[in-house]
Amino acid sequence: MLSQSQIEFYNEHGYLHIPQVFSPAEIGGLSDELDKLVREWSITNQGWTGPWRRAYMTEEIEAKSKLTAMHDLQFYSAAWLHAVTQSRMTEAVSDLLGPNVELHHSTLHIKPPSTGHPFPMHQDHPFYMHVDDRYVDCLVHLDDTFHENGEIRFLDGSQKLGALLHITQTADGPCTPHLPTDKYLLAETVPVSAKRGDVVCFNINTIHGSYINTTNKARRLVRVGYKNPLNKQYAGQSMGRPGLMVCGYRDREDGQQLFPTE
Ligand SMILES: O=C(O)CCC(=O)C(=O)O
Repeated sequence: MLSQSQIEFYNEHGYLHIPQVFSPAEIGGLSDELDKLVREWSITNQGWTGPWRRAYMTEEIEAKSKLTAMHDLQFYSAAWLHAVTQSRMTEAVSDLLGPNVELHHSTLHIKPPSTGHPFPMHQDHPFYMHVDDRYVDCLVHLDDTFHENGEIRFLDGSQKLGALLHITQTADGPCTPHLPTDKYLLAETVPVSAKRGDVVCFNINTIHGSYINTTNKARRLVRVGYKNPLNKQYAGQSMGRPGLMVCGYRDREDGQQLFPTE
């Protein structure tokens, strides 16, 4: 699915934009199904917490800024199950990770119109910690993205820094993991605008973030995480649950037990 130069680009820069992974008909079907999931299952709240909010937003905007989210769409929708397990996206991920690929999670992020939530600079590692970086996150684009609605942005080559320590605590208690706002700047990142049906993938250690959605339309992305099944998780989201094999085979390690059935 991917060319050698696309694979080299991913390895060098830590991200890759893959156009039209989903055809207009496929993304249209997924978009309709997503709208139903949003109406019936998603949660809208203030979104990610922490002192970064006041570095990214004025007091007035911060009070209004919201995020709509839900996890693991494949548990609720067969169309999304199909998309995350048997699509050109899984073929592309296999080109990056090797023949054996396990689905780890999917997460919907919608930036609502006008003040939809920016994302502070962060790696995804602190959200679902794995022992190495054989882990690819894919952003399925349900809408075209551009500066005004907060396209995804990457710190070029930052996956090479490995997993970094993030801010997870404030004087008031725990907050969502993020990097110091004075040291890691959105202004220094590469914007990756994409079209509906495109996938933008990145390494679990690539630093990324995005600006607020200032348009009058929602910006919808679904992040799907895939890993080499031998890359063990030790903390965070979806810890301890087995994932579906979407390509290849789960090689057995010495002494590895079967998954529990209770
Ligand atoms: O939706 C975005 O703009 C960024 C989302 C993000 O940072 C993430 O999914 O890790």
